[in-house]
Amino acid sequence: MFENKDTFKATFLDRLVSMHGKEVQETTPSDQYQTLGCMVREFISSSWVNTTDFYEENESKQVYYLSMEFLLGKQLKNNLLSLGVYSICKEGLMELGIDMEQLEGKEPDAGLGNGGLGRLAADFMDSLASLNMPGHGCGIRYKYGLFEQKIMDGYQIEVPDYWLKEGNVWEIRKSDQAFEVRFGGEVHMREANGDLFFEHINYEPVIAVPYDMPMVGYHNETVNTLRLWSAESIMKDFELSELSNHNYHKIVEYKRRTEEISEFLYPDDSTEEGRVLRLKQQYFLVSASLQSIVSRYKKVHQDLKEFSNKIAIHTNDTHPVLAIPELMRILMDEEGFSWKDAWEITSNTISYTNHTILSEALETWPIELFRTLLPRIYMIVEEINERFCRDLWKKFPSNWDKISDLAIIADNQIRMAHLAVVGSHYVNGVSKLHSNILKNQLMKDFASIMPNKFTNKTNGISHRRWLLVANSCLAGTITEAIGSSWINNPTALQNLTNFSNDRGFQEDIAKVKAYNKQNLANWIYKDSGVVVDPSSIFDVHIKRMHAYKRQLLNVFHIIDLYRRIKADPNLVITPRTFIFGGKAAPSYHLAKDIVKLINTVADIVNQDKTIRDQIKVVFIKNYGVSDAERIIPATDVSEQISTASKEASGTGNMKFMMNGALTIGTHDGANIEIAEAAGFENLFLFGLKPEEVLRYYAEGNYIVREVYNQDPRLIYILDQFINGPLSKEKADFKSIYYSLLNHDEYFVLKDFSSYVETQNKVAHAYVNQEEWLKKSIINIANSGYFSSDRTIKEYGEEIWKIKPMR
Ligand code: GPQ
Repeated sequence: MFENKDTFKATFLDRLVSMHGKEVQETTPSDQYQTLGCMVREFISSSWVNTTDFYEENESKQVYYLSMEFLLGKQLKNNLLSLGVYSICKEGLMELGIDMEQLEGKEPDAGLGNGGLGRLAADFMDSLASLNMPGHGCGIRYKYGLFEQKIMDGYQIEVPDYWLKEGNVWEIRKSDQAFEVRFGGEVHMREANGDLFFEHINYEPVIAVPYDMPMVGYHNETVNTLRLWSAESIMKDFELSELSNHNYHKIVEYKRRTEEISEFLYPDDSTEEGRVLRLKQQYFLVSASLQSIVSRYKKVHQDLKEFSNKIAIHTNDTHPVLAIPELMRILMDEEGFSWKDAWEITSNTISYTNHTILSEALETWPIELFRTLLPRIYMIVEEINERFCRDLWKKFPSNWDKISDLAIIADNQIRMAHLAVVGSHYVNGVSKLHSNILKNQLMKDFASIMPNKFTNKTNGISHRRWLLVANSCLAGTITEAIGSSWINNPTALQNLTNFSNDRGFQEDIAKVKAYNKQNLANWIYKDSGVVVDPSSIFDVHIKRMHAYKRQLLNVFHIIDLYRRIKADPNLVITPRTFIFGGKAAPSYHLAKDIVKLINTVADIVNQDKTIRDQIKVVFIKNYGVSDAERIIPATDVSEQISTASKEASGTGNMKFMMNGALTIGTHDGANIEIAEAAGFENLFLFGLKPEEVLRYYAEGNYIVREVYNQDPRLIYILDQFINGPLSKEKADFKSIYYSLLNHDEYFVLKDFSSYVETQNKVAHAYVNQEEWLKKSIINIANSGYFSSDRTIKEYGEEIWKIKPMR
């Protein structure tokens, strides 16, 4: 149906009418999207089946990437490009008077993730398929994705994101492959035929129904699977017995309890909330996925002893780490393995990535809650802990402090990161700096007793999605210069280095940027009514709102710049448009205050005619993957200004680099590796070094008042919060004021001076466009390393031991 334009048009029209029961001219862009989506899914179905069969026939080792989040965004354009039929469709539709972009816009963003961790999972799916690697995702099919952010009077308001309202054309429900997941109840020992075994009774059953989504490889006919589980109630003995007791309301309650498990994604990034339901979600994902993996394995292989040679299971942070006790349970209780053999298989199968060192994000569960909800799993965790502590005792006799520091269960809590480290054969961080902090600080004692477990895998991004899909103009310009080999081999972008001084190529790059900026400016005007000048510097800070990401530091610079322009009416600066976007967790008051602050500053600055439009501030509401695809290609300056040591890696930083923006950033996460790759002279690093921050924390000797008293600019800015125009708002910015002056946990004041100085350098550098474009090209040229293809190859070779298949 996609051979050529004519067959495409004929099939499309035919389907459009039969699917929607309307005349062609009456169909809406949404109808058209549904039709094209269904055609694509049908088109890939044979490759999908073939891929699955191929892996089975070859008995290849497969990896399953378990993640509570997959921040997929839209699929249509990515899939059409991967299949090599995008142009046929676009041109065909144009001839039918249908605008492809408008149609693409009708696909809802699958917002099944909070931020970087979820988007990383999505980019990994893309790389696995594009590299012909047998790797699949397992997640939850949340009915509601991350909330929709509305802005009212500058405040964030959260509205449910019912992304499935119109259905999901990409998924296939497979009710015949459902599994039962058990909660609550009791566990007894029983004897049968001379064997002792554990029996789980009086539990509440939940049915996990899989919905499979195709993960399409680039031009290679590989289609892997993302399996998302949905929770349903069970209409068997359980309900019938209640019915016979006339307990109708009990059934309704049971249905509600069950279905809410896959109802919504927790809108929390790096902090935990909603304890019981969240734990239920985690076990639901893990139990369904493992039952499914084991049952598939048994269809192809005889002997579960070989399991870890044929299956790798990766846990994306600690959220799916119950995979360890669950696999133990299946192997022992259902397959009859001894503890020792089950442990050998489990720990050789599972690996774990840590994504943060923020202490509030390291998951722990109260024993009582855990034991009540998951009695058998608790017994297994307790046993793992006991055995581990016994080993520790042998290594550190009588050293109770060390043993309790390392134990999995302590202070009435189960420490999931400890369980993860003990039960995995590899543990990795997500940038060199982060992995070093894990190994030498946060998990130092673990690393000393298991030194070979700890490794680094610097994050990456899909260069296909973030260049080919998001910035087709730049992709085309690159291909014209160096050919298209970079698409399959992103390090070939390096060939652009030869063009960094080429005036003609610089002009081409400048034209692409100008075009993307104009488009973004038009969109901003449509979205928020703010007029921005495409020739100003587009300075962008898009990511979740969090104190450590320091949107506040950026606002401090804006307030200072505004003051300078006001104070000197003749001052001419390089005009700048500050663009922000990001959601705050609904219960994170400080982050929500920062949203209001940005919007308040935006109103003041944008309405002030006296500053002659030299600065503009824009807050993009409801920032998500599709917004990133529009904003990043149009960015000049990428804000990566987290407190050094706090951002595990960052992946936005890589997307901006690949799209030719220059980074203003701290010595944090992957910024350092970006600087090493592009050359420190081609970006703008500033501020405290990670070791300085860590030393301040350890010694407790950062005196914020000293910094404050010595810098009149800071006195002025902070005064705005309580006495200036900012304080006139109904909003209460006092909490920000006090959190900074009392504590300043994230060193906003300390880094302010260095940040402003560096921002001045940025403004200066931008004036010399020739130099700026040269730096921009060098950044693009060196971004190939940050492709998730490189990251996935490293995981495949060093952790999962899986190979490309065809
Ligand atoms: N990250 Cl623990 C999240 O997006 N959510 C989380 O719950 C945790 C981490 C991010 C982290 O903050 C970034 O620095 C990383 O680049 C990203 O994970 C992917 O590793």
